[in-house]
Amino acid sequence: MKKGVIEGFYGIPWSFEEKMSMIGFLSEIGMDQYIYAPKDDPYHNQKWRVPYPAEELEKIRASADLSREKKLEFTWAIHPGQNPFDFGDYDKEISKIFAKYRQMMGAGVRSFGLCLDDIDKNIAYEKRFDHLKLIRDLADFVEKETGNGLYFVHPWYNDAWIDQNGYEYEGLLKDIKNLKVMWTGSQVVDPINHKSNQDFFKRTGKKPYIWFNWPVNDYRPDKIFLESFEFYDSREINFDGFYLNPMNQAEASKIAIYQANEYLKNPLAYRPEDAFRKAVDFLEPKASGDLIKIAPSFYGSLVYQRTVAKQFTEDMEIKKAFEEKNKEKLKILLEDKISAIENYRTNYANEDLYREIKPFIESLENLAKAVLAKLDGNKSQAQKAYEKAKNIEIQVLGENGLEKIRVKTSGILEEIYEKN
Ligand code: 14T
Repeated sequence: MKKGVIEGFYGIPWSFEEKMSMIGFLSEIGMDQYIYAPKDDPYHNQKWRVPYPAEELEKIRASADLSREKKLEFTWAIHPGQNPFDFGDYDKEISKIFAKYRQMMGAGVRSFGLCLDDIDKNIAYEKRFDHLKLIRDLADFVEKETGNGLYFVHPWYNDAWIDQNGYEYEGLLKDIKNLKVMWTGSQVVDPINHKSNQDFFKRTGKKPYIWFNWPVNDYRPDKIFLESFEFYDSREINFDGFYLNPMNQAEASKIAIYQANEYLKNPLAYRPEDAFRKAVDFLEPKASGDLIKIAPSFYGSLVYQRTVAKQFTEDMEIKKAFEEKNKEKLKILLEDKISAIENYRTNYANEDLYREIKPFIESLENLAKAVLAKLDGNKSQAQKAYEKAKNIEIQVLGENGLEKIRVKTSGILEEIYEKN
């Protein structure tokens, strides 16, 4: 089974340094693939027909070189769907993709993908035989040039979206031997779903390559997810590939990636609490205890929400103390949270991680202080801290370019603040 990361989210793509660091990390923990598919790299998506300019090409070359050195498969994917491929001009259009793949081969890339996700399904169905030809031609091209199969995402990439039309389209892919079909599960954002993968196998005769939409936060860019990985309903691996789609925050995503890898290495022996501790120790050895205390305030991904049986939930101890109306305990836990933040801030070693989570923990610290002040009946102080917590911004890529949004942290602390 292949495993790694798919840089496949919307929003600001990872910087070159972040990509290189991720490749090193994946290899260090024993993962073996990096799929390059950032939605907002214009040369992957809107400008798929246009070759990379020299400067960008050199970055791809360096990523492919490092991947090779680190024994990672580096897969470059194209998304000719949002600025749609014109099937009326097939030869000219496909030659643009060939040229792009060739440019990538010139930079040392040996593995390729074709993403047709998030496009109009009615048009895709109408043009299904054209799509089929395109997929075959690209898969054959890639096989001839590299010996590898083509990674492919079709427009109905999960159970919630696939209908009769989608099944028919998917059925057309059955006989294509050199195709590796990706799948997200029973929904776009979903825990690992054993039955969904099994059904996929029954339909297509192939095991899926899982595009795992966790810890991706492009649909909630005001939050980060530092969750404990326990998002599976079976410990049997019935897929041929597993790729996490991470957050815009590359370093913070490594906590999730590390844990999922622990699970994939040995699902039967996997214990979420151990994996989480190991992940944090690995990434932030100087302040791991503090970070472990801070993390439960950063829960809330859709994968987390959709996991039915789970042991770890958002600020669960705080929630319990609140529900039990144990005010003393609640205060101790809040003070503990605040000192963990203070200690982390003085002791951290991982600069990148600190930079990424700084606005979030700053907001959290103020929120915790606001709740504490309120519990002490100190209304105006509470309000002041709350205002501070609410006014911390980060930069994201919005519909009209870069914009600032306010960060969000613990929903439990918000609730306690409001109900007091
Ligand atoms: F290709 C896929 F498997 C996939 O998941 N595509 C996108 C992905 O790039 C994105 O990061 C992810 C999480 O937001 O979800 C998919 O994008 C969507 C999902 C939707 F439900 C875009 C629009 C949607 F309505």
